Parts: sequence; structure tokens; C-alpha cells
Amino acid sequence: MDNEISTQPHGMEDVEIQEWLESLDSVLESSGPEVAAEILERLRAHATVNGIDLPFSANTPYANTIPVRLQPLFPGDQELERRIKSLIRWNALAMVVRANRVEHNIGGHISTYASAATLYEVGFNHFFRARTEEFEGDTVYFQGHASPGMYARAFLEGRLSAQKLENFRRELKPGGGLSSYPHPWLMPDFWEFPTVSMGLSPLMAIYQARFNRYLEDRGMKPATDAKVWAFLGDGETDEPESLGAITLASREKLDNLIFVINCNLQRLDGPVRGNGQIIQELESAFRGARWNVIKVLWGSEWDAIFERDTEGLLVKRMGELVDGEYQKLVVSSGAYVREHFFGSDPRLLQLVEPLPDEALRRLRLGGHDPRKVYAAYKAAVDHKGSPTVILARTIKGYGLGEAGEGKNVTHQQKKLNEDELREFRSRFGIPLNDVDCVEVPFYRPAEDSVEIQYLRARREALGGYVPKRSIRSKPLVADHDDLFKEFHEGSDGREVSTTMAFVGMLRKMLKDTEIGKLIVPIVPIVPDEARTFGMESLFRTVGIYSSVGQRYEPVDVNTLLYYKEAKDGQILEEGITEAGSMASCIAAGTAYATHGINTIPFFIYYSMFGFQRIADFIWAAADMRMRGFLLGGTSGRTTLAGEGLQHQDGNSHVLALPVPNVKAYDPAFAYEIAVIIQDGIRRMYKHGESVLYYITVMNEPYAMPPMPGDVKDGILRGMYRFRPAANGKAKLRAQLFGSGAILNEVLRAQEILESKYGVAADVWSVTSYKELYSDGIESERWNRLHPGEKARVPYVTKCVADAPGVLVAASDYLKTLPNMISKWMPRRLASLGTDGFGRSEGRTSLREFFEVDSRFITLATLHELFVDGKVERSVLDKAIKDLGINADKSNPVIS
Ligand SMILES: Cc1ncc(C[n+]2csc(CCOP(=O)(O)OP(=O)(O)O)c2C)c(N)n1
Ligand SMILES: [Mg+2]
Repeated sequence: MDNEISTQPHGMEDVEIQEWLESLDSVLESSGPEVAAEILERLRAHATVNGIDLPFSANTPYANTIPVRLQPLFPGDQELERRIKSLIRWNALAMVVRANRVEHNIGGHISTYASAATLYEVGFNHFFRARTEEFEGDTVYFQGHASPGMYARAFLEGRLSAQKLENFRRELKPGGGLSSYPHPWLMPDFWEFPTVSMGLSPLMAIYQARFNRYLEDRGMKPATDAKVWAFLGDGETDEPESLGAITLASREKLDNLIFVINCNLQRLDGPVRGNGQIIQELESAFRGARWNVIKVLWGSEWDAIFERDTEGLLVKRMGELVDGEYQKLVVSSGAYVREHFFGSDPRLLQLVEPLPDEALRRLRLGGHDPRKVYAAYKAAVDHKGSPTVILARTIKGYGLGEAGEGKNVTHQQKKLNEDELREFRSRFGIPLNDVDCVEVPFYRPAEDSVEIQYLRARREALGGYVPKRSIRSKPLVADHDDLFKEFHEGSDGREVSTTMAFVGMLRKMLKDTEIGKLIVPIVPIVPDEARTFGMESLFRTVGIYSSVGQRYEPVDVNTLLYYKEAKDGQILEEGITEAGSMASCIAAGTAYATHGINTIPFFIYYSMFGFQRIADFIWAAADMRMRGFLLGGTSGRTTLAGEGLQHQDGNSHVLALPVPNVKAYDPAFAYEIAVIIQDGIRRMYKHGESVLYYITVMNEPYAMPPMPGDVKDGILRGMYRFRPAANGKAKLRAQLFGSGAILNEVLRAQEILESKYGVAADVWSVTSYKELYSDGIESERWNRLHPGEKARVPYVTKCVADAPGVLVAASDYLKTLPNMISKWMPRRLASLGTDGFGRSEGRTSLREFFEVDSRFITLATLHELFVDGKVERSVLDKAIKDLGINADKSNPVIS
């Protein structure tokens, strides 16, 4: 292994090494660790200059980072804390076992919390500060699968009833239950952060810590020493998101951030690194990223053995074993440990000679020793200048004995037989007799017991209970009519894109007295298009946030719109990371709860890289009741010209469908966007609704029309008649539905149909198929459940009930969008859309290829009329010819 310590390199004399070590010890004693470190650094430089090739290693030996002599005194009552922890262990286990007795395979996890109990309890008793009036509180991301432990603790704290625990994983039972994992959507007074989709919480925690600094630097909250704690599994670190942003944390010097990685060396099905050492691997990754790394590997029982080992043999031996061996060793008998671990060297055997086998079996790991864990946490909260990660070694399923301790199957263990329950009871001293214990009752000592009194006192000292979610912000008051009115007027013939129109609104919102400061514009990068659209000028006006200000003279300093970074900059320009930007958006969009500040995020990105790329973060945001706006820029499969297959987005509105509280809009005109944003702010920040908005904006410039009368309600509900047919009395009639930039193609088709084919068509702007669909299924549901009452009519049906003629819809997204509302239309609906892979072409060619241009809309309309027997075949044939349509062109769906 690369962390091996060689005790006798190249036959060097023991005594010589000993002399070096002793002089270092004496420097350490007389002058302290800083001087010792400096000497070593100088030695390293000296060695390099003299041609000594020192191999790079980001690893330290396989030993505790904090030496015994620097370990602080444990400030709590260790015995009492152990008893409390044991009760929590019992109740956590009882929840899972009982739930599975009532309903086979309802699930739940015992072994994750069993291994992490000490890591949490030291936090609860000594570190996690609650949010109070005076102090913002620490922010804790609890590992999702450890939730039974958090519930069991809340039960002892008197915050959750036995009934609730009984209904673990059965929220639908009378009186309610507890959600399987942390879900603010399901338990909005309890959980703050959803963590169970692995990898999301470490990344969210990093950006949360960064956002806290942003708020401080912008003067929106006082600077405090509040911490963000994130508890992760070692298996979880394989998710790319887990380590994907760790360099941001160190670059930003986020010493308000602490990761605790529970290194039980196991994941769901087996060892995380059976043939390697996950702890050393993580250490080098985090040290390489300049984090402060604290390893907590061995418990206090090992201290004396290390003390006796003057030759460093023990550390060397520890570094030799791979995790697969460790997994076996820590659950083996003392005799096995003696033979297989210490037995590799007679000198090692000698070290443990005085210890009986039983003592060897009880050599605890660091993550199960409160004193070691306390020392690590204390060092982490006191550390300045960089984030800290604590790598704590534990045993998965600790205390489960034969029922699963350290076994590969332990993650899924949900049932214990009678003997196993009794053994667990005895091991943790739960005051239940042999008969009662097999019923696995919840156990809470009397309110005046020392345990409950102690537990309450500790939480009181730390400000109250954790986790706890509450809404701390006050609702906005203004209507902001004046702010948005100007955008109802149209652009007076000037060609602008909806992105440009949106940027105009953003600029105005930023100047508003009520919401100006609250706006948080977030961009991964400012794409070329956005520069042309005037977003650049925002850099100059509100500045790009940088925790160190601007340390260089920007290359474009002589221009009016130079790249301005500032410590109080408002824009979060995150770089090419949609995941990171979304995490910032989540932090900003949940600050109404976390900080009591109504920050309003506007996250602007390439629409293809949103729902498609970071859907799980958006799902987490929705679970967290995030408020704010996602702006899918350069959207529309045929509207983004030249970028081809990877970039052209005809998907995102379909992918927005599954997220229940996302309102998705595909507006065509500036006034539609103005209406949607104004209403969004009203709903989210005035009325406190748990919804968030997805709005696509395009880069195709065209004249923005004025709002045609009061169509606000229609815009918000999903559709309204934009331009009625000129000749309403015509014999041939049609209703055309268009969205986004394709609405213009529909308007052109309206003209062609009228002038060339005598078809009078009304044109509707469909701003949201999702809204229409949601309303439709809701009406159906209500009618099904209330057959005796007056049937509800879907909004879309009401709109088109009396609208004559054939029905044709065209959008820049998949045909499934119009298709899903067709059943609420009075007649058949023909849908045009952009199913298929994009092409690197201009808009005209793309719209021809995907068959969504005005000619294809015209043809579709004529075809519908033909099917209805309203026009002759010959009209169709001639139209195909006149419109220049190649009937044998390639099929975009499969080509
Ligand atoms: C993204 C994602 N993939 C898979 C899972 C399923 N899963 C649940 S627990 C688990 C193993 C966890 O291992 P580890 O992170 O080491 O946590 P431990 O329970 O060992 O503390 C997995 C894969 C998940 N929750 N999220
Ligand atoms: Mg694990």
C-alpha cells in the first residue's frame, strides 16, 4: 500500500532512525507542531534540491489524525450518553422490526444507524446547534438510511409519539406515520433536506455552505460561526456528485462545512473496496483537494498498545490490510485477531501479549468511541481556512451480533429472531425482560429519569431540537404590477427574443425596492447568446459574486460591460456545473425556511442540460419545497439553430411532467412571461405555495405583440385564443394551437390557410400543456369520485367546446404534449412536434425536417379537413406540391 511506513529502508540502522525520531519528538515538545512541520517541510525541500526523489503521497499513515496528547477532555457524562444511545439504538431497531412484523417487507434499515449511532449522538449532545431567534443554527444533512435513529431520538425527546413510530413507513395510517427517509414534502415540520438519493446531499451541502457565505458577504445576514454538517456513507462517495464539488469548497475556504463520512467499509451488497482501503482513497482525494482531513480509526482501547509500539510496527501493519480483511477481522474472536492480525510479526504479538483474547475482541473502532469522535468534531469546528472531512471507521450493523454485524447482508436485515433480540437487549442493557423483549416494544424511560433529563438539558443548551423545519420568512406584500406592466405593451415591432425580454424583466426586478435585493440570478455560464441578449450588462450593474472580490484587472476593463467580480456581487456564476448551479438554486430557493430570507432564485441554463441532466436535483428541490424559477434558455428543438443532437431540447417539457409541484410554461411572447413571473412571485412569496417554476425562453428574435386584452387567466391556466380568424363565417374552419417560438409558424399557417385555401383558423397560444393536463386529470378524478354531482369540465374543454373546425397543434417539443390533452377536446387532434434527434442546421431546415413549419401545419389542417370530408383529395395533392413538401422525406423520429 502506498501509505506503508518502511521501518528499515535500505538496511539503515535502527539507531539512526531512532535518533531522527527522537530529535523530532524533542522539537515537538519544546517548540510545538508548527515548528516541527516547518522543519519537515524544509527537509523535504532540501532533499528535493539535492536530488532525492520523494514520491508524492497525499496519504498519512493508517492511524488516527489526532494524537492522544492533543485529545480534549470529553465534556459529557459518557456513561449516561451511552445509555441514551442504547435506548435510541433499541427504538430504531424496534421501528424497523415492528413495521416488518405488521407488513412483510415494508423495509427500513437497522444497520446504517447501528454503525453511525455514536457519530450522531456526539453531534446531538455536543455540537448541533438549533435554529433560534438569535442564532441561525447549524444545518445538518442526515444520511437518509439512518432515519430510524433520528426518529428514535425524537421519540425520547418527546417530539414524536409511539404511534408515529409504530407507523414508520406507513404515513397513510390513521394518525399519520413517518416517512422512510428525510422528505420535507412528507414531514415539513421535521426534515429540512432530502438526502436519500445518494450523492445529492454532499453536493447540496457544499453549495449550502457557500450560499451562507454569499448571504453574509451581501449583508443579508450576519456573519456567524454556524456550520453545515453532512453525514454520508462511504459507499455513497462513489456517486460522482459526492466528490464532484469538493474543490469548490476548499477554493472558497468553506470552514463552515464539515463532512462526516461513516466508513463502515460496506455498502448495500458487500465491501466498498474489498481489495483496497476506502479510507486512504478518500483521504488522498480530500487532501489533494486541500480539505482538512481527520481520520478517526481506532478507539481509546488501542491507545496503550500504540504507546508501547515505539517502532511504528502497528501502524505499518494496519496499513497493510485491505478492507475485505478488516471487515472480517472486526467481527472475529479475540483469538482470531491475535493470530491473523498481530500474528504477522512476533514483535506485534508481544505488544498484545498481556491482553486476554476477550480484550482483543473488544478493541473498538474510532467511530464507536465518543471520546475520539468528540475530539474530531471539536477539531473540525475549531478549524479555520478550509472545510473538514472526518473519516470515521465503524462496523456496519454494530451490535447486531449474529443477526448481521459486519455481514454482507446486514444492510437489508429487517428481522431478528427471539435470541437475537434478547442478545441485542442484553448487549445494550435495555431494561426489558426476556418475555417482553421479544415483542420489541418501544421503550422510553420516565420523563423525570436521568436519561430524559440529561437529553433534554443537552438540547436546551444547544438551542432546541434538531432536525426541525419551520418557515421563518415573512411573506412579501407588494403586487409588483408596475414592475411588469411595461412588458404587456409589446416591443413596437422591434425584434427581440424571449430571452432578451426576460433579461429586461430581470434587470427591472433587480432595481425593485422590495424584491431587488432578494433576486439571485444563477448561471452556470453565460452562453454566447445571453451576451448578445444583454445579460452582460447585468454583470456590470449587480456584479458577479466572488468571496475575494476581484484580484485582477479584467481583460475587458476598458469596456462599459467589463467582467465585474465583487464581494457583494449578486450573480452566482457557477461555471460549467448544472448540478452545482442547481444546488445554489436550491439553497437560495429554500432560504425562506433555512434563513428566513425570501431570496428568489432565477437559474438560467441551456434547457437541454436541466431536466435531462440534473433531474434528480430538481426532484430533491421539489421535495424540499424550493421556491423560485428555472429558466430553460436556448430551448426548442428547432429554435436553437446549428447545435444539433446534443443541445436541441425538445424534451424538457415532457421531463417536467413527473415533478408534481413544478409549473412548466412554454411562453411565446414577452407579456406571457411577465404574467407568469409576476404570478409566480405572488404564489410562492406572497402566499407561500410550495411550487416552483420552469419557463423556457428562446433565442429567436421576433416582434413581441402587445397583450391582446385581458388574457392573464388563460396564460396562467395554459391556453388562450391569441388571434381569432379574420373571417369567422367561412365554411372551412380550424383551431390551431401553437407554443413558444412555433406559435409564429402557426400564425403564418393561419395566413396561408386563409389566403390560399379559404380556411378560417383561430390561433391559440398554449402556454402550458402541463397545466392543461393537470387540470384535465383532476377534473376526471373529481367526477369519478363524485358521480352524483355536477361534472367538472376541464379547462381545455371549456376553451374549445364551441370552437368550430378541425384541430391541429404544433410545438417544438414531443408530440406527446398535445396528445395528452386531446381526449378532452371535442374532436380529433392532429399533433405536430419534434420527436427525434436534432440536426446541426438553421431554423428553416430544422422546422422542415421536423415537419413543424407553417407549411406542415397548413398541410396537417387540410388533411384533417380531408378526413372529415370537407375538402377533396385533389386539394391535398395540390397543396403538397404547392407547399413544396417532399412526401418521401426522411422520418425525423427514426433518422
Ligand atoms: C442514487 C442512489 N442509488 C442507490 C441507492 C440505494 N441504496 C440505498 S443504501 C445503499 C448503500 C449505502 O451504502 P453506504 O453509502 O456505504 O451507506 P451505509 O449504509 O453503509 O452507511 C444503496 C446503494 C440510493 N439510495 N440512491
Ligand atoms: Mg457504508
